[in-house]
Amino acid sequence: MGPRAWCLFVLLGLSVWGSSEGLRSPILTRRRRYLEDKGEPPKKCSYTFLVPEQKITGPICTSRGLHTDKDRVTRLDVAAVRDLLSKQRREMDTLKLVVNIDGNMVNEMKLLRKESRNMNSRVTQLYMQLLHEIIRKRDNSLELAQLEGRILNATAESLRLAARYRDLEVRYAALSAVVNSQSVLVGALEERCLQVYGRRQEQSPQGPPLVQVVPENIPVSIPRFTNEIQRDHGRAFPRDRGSQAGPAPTGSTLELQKAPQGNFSAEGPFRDCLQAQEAGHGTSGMYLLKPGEAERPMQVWCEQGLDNGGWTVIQSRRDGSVNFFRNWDAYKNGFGNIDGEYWLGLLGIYNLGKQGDYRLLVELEDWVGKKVYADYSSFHLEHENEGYRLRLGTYQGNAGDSLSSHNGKQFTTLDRDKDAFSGNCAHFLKGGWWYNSCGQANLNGVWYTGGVYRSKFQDGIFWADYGGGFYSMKGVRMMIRPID
Ligand SMILES: [Ca+2]
Repeated sequence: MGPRAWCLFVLLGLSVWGSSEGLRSPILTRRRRYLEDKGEPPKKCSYTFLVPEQKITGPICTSRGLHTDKDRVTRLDVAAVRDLLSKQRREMDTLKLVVNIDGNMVNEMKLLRKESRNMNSRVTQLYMQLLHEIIRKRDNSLELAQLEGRILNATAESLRLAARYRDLEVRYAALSAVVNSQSVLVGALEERCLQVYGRRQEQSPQGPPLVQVVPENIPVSIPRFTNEIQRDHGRAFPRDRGSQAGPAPTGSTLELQKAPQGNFSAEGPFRDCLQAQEAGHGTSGMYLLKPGEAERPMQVWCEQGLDNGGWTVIQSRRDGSVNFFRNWDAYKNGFGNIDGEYWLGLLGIYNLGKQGDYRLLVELEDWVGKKVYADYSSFHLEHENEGYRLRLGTYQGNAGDSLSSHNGKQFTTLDRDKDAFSGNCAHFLKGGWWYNSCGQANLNGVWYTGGVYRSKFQDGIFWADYGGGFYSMKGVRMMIRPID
């Protein structure tokens, strides 16, 4: 209960008390005045006490002898008192109503205070938000300033680039002028080249037709396109394909070769490797042979371990260490290293064949180490006057028959064209062989690494029925033996 409520309560008490005083005194006053008006002396009879706010239910206490008549309470007095009481009750009700209204006002005040507190907190919150917004805007303004700085830098850079671009444009224009003048010159030169080239084309034939054989047994190897050629091509290897002047026979002819230690038999000479084998030399190696019509002995490699042995190796390729692009004399007399790559020589092969009936075995090795064979039932060469014409028997084996198409052909080198082609097959296939036009085999061609090779002409060591014209063998051996 607030101080205001207490005040109201006290006021109410005083009012009640005052009313009771006022209640008693006007009654007595009026009674005394009534008796005085009648001229009667006041009688001392009795007093009647009325307790306000209390209904008179019992008998009214009277006292005789002590009070006068004018102090006696009449019914009118009671009614007057009752009216007064009811009036006071109404006033009290009014006061209560006022108090209630005031209480409502207090509650409203409390609510207003609470609302005010809420409003305060809300205002504080808004203030904080405003502060935050201000700070953020300040930061934004800083960022904006930085951005403006960057834009300025970028603008300056773009201006510099534009200046450089203009400079480059000027240079480009100058270069374009130079290129245009050069183009005119190049055009004139091209025209002259075409005129010269056209005349050459009319004079020189086209290259030979390519081998079109697509063999069933393609060597299993990873195709490697390489143009790596024989390692010693720098030695006596004509740089110009169209050169008519072939290299002279080198000093590595068979007569001049020193015999290495080990696989060399000092005995002999034998007529062929079969005779050496029959003489007790069962190991493969270098032997000295002297065929019947030969003027001088010659070194040769005897293969005694393959197919009962007795094989005289007349050609060997294995590592590209020897250049096979040679002239007639070299192919006639032979070249290379007996324990490596070599060509025995047309003369020596002819002399061997003159001794009797020989068969030919061609051994081919591809780049995954697989070996295949082509066996011809007979083999010999005709005299040099016939260009060492090739004479072959029937084929058997697993390499395919790529040599029979060369049967009956003379031997062609870069300086002696005996082939059936309009040009010189030795020029295009870079070897010496019994070329036809130009043929299905080129075992004296260029030793390419990896098998499949790229070249304008099919100049690798190919055997058309095994790998086609653009697969160069890793190893080749041609060997002969007397027919059993
Ligand atoms: Ca020709």
